[in-house]
Amino acid sequence: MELSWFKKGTIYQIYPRSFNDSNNDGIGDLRGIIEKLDYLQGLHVDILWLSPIFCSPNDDNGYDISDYCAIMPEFGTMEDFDELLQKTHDRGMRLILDLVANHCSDEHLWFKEAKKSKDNSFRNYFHWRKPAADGGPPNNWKSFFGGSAWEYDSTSGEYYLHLFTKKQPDLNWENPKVREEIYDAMRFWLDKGVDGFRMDVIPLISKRDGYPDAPDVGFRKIIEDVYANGPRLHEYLREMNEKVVSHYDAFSLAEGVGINHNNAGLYINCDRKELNMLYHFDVLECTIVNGKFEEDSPFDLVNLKSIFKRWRDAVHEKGWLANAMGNHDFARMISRFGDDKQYWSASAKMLLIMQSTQNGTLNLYQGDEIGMTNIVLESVGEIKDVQSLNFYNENLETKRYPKELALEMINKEGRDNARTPVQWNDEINGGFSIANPWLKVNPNYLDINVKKQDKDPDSILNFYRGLLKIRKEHDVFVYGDFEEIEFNNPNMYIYNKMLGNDKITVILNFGSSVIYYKSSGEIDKSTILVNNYETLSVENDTMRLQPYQGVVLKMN
Ligand code: TEU
Ligand code: CA
Repeated sequence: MELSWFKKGTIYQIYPRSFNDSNNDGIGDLRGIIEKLDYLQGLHVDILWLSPIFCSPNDDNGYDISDYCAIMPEFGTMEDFDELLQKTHDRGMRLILDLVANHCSDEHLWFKEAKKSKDNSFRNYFHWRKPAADGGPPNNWKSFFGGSAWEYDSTSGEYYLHLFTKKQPDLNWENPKVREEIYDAMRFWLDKGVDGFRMDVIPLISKRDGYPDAPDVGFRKIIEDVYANGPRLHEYLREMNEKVVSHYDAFSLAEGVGINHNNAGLYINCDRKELNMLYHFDVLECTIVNGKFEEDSPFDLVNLKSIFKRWRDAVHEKGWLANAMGNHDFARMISRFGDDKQYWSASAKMLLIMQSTQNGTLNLYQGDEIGMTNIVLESVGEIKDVQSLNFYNENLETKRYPKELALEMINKEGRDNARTPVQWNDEINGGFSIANPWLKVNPNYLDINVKKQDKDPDSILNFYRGLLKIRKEHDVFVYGDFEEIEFNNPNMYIYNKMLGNDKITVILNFGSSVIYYKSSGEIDKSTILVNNYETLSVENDTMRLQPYQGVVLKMN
C-alpha cells in the first residue's frame, strides 16, 4: 500500500456561506475562513475542502457556476483567495476546491450563447433534444430535485437536460471542447497551488447513448443504472488524470453518487489512474431507502458494520476511500447516528472514535467538532435549500402529504440542517455575523459554541483535538488491518486493528444503555489510549460500558 499525504491527512469540509462572516453582510466569506485558520490548525485537520467559491447566481449555493475562474463577489476577491491559500500552506495544511464539472449555471456565458440559436458555436456544450411526439420532454428522466430533468426552450423549440435544477444545465462531455474548458479551469487553480479537487457528481458526466427511458425502479437504482456510470465515463476520467491531475502534487476526491462497492474499483484502483479516492453514499444514506423525503428505515448498527465491511473488502489494498458521516447535503451526523439530547457529548465523541479508526481518509464536516445539531424550521419561509423548497412546493400541488408533515420531513432530512451558520460563541447570531444571517442560526448556540468548548477540557471540541492528534501519531489507525469481533452484536461495535507490531482494540457502546462486555483478557495487556468517559470500569475482565462509551485500547 502506497503511503501518501492525502491518505493520512484529515479532510475538513467548509461550507463557506455558513462558516464565518468577516464583513457582516450575513454571508460567510473567504476572509472569514482566514480569520479561523489558527482554529483549524489547532484542531489538527490537514486538508481544507471548500464547497464552491466561484461566481454563481446561487440557485444551488454555488453548485451552479457562472464563471469557473472567478471568485463569487459575496465571498471576496481573488486576492483574498490567494492569501487564504498562502496562509493555509504556511500552516502546513492543504486546500482543495469543489469542481462542479457535470453542469454549470444557465447564467454561464456558454449557456447564454447556446440558447441563442441551434447553430450557435456553444450549442453543443449542452444536451439538446427535440420534444417527444406529444410535445412533452424527450424521455422520463426525473431531476434529483423534483420534476422532469428536461426544460423546454421556446427560442429553439428544443429541450435541454438538467439532472439538478433547471438553472443547472448538464454539460455535454462528448464535446472535446467542453472537456478542454474544464481541464483549463482545473489547471488555472492547480497552477495557483491548489492541492486537488472534490469532484461533484463526477459519476454522471457521461450520458447513456440515445437517452433511454429509466425503468420504473427506485430513484437510487435509476441513478446507478441510468444516470451514473455512463459508457465513456472512465475514458474521460483517465483523460482528466493524464492531461491534468497527474502533472501536479494534487489529488482527486470523487463524490460517489451512483457508485457501489462492486464498481468502485473502476474509479479508484491505483493501477487505473483515474481518481485517488471517493466517498460513497452507503453510510450517508443508510437510513434512506430510495431517496430523500421518501420512506426511511431506522438506524441499524449491524447494517452499518456490514456497509463498512463490504467497502473495506471491495477496495482492499488497491484503492482508497474517504470516510464521511455527514456533509452539506445531509442532516447533522449527531442527530442521525448519535443522540443530540441526553447523551449529546458522549455520542458525538463515540462517533468520532468510530470514524477515526475506520480505514480510509477521515472526512469531517464543519460544526461536527462541537456537536452541532439539526435545526427546526418553523415555516416554509425559513427554508433556504432548493431541494427542500422544490419538495415542499411540489407537495402543495400533489397534496401527497399534509403541509405540516412535509415541513416535518424537511426538518428531519433537509439539507439546511447542516448549513446553519457555525456557532462560534454565545453572542448575537452565535458570533457568525452581526447582520441577519442568510439562514437562521440554530438557537442552541447559547449552549453549543466554540468559545464555551474551547475552555472546557471535557468538551467535544477538545476531544476532537486530542483524538485527531493521536490519530496522526499512530499509523495503525489509518493503515491497520481490520479484524471484526462479535459482528452480529446489535449494540456494540468492536474491532482490532493491526499494523506491524502495533495493535489497537476499539470498543464502542452504540446506545443509551449500560452494557457489560467480557473481554478475552485484552485489558490487562493494554493501556487506554482513548476514552470518552473519565474512567472505564472493569471487574474480572468484564467492562461496564456507560451509554455511548467508546474506548481505544493499545496493546502493550
Ligand atoms: O450532490 C449530489 C447529490 O447526489 C445530491 O443531490 C444528494 O443526493 C442530495 O443532496 C442528497 O439529498 C452534489 C452536491 O453535493 C450538492 O450540494 C449539489 O446540490 C449537487 O451535487 C448538484 O451540484
Ligand atoms: Ca460576508
